[in-house]
Amino acid sequence: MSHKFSKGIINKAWQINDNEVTPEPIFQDRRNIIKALGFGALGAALPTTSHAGIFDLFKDKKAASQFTTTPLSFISNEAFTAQDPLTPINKVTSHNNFYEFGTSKHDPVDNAQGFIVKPWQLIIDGEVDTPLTLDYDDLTKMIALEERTYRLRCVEAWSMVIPWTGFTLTSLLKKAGVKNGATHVAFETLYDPKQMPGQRNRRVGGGVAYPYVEGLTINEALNDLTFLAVGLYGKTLPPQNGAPIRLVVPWKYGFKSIKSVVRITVTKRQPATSWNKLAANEYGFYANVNPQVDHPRWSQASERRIGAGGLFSAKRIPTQMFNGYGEQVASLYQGLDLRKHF
Ligand SMILES: Nc1nc2c(c(=O)[nH]1)N[C@H]1C(S)=C(S)[C@@H](COP(=O)(O)O)O[C@H]1N2
Ligand SMILES: [Mo]
Repeated sequence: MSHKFSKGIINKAWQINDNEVTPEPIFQDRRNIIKALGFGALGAALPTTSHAGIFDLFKDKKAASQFTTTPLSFISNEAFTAQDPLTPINKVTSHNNFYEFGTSKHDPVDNAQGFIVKPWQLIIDGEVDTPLTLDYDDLTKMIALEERTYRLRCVEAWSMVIPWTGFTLTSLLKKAGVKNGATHVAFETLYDPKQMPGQRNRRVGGGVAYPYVEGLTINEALNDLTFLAVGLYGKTLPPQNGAPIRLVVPWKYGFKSIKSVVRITVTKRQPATSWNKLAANEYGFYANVNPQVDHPRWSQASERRIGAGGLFSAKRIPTQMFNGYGEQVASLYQGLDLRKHF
């Protein structure tokens, strides 16, 4: 007996009104660029609010340009596109948390440019009908790619708005088949101390016990918002953002969105998670964005939305319950004390 997958209900688009972020200017000429690259038919099918994602977006970012990212073909999913102004790509790719490459915000872009993503192997195993092993090409070719723009809210009270390219976790789990009785899904990042300085040295890696691991309940994993990103701004992920594939769970604090994933295991028990292991009183398993439950050391009531000017010029905006995705996910937590299960 296997889990019955839902039909994939298209939810209403959500919207919040903040306009403090500088919009990405490069989209002005998207039609011409789509035509020039021979994406005519796809371009015509894209709604006007979509991002063509086929630009050279790293031109002002010296370090990032060392890693080759390639354009992806995708359909823009407007039903899953936040209306917030996008965070400029140079901020998305240079202000990162990826402790395997160091704990400063600029460490990942500085230290990850030689990261080898090809070959890559992603294993899907555990309580599934058919375990799968995906290689690098499968990641972008096995499931039709779509683009969604999500808010990303870090537990450190800063946030970004990022156009991701990828597919839903549920579409991947559907290929493997989820056995009845499965309760959780566990995720694991690559363990490769040769490539990751933070895994060689405890101080560089911020004290995290590697490999970095994360987890979701089965219903969170099967929610239509839960996304596996293989690209951002229309091109394959740069290493600092979790190449070649990373999780994106937009209603949870950013640390749930585990990068450079090598294993997805469907299980019958709640898996251990890296930040919870490090400081259980500060980081819970659920980690739902919640302005009413403060971090022990700082308020979660508001956040700095990173725009063109960077973190310290970023405007403080109120944090929304479930990061504004309550309509899609609040029902998952009915009857659960979110103060206790933070
Ligand atoms: N493997 C791994 N995944 C990780 C992290 C990390 O240190 N290692 N940091 C997390 C945190 S705290 C955040 S906020 C997001 C940041 O994603 P971004 O750098 O693409 O914005 O990645 C998450 N995924
Ligand atoms: Mo974070």
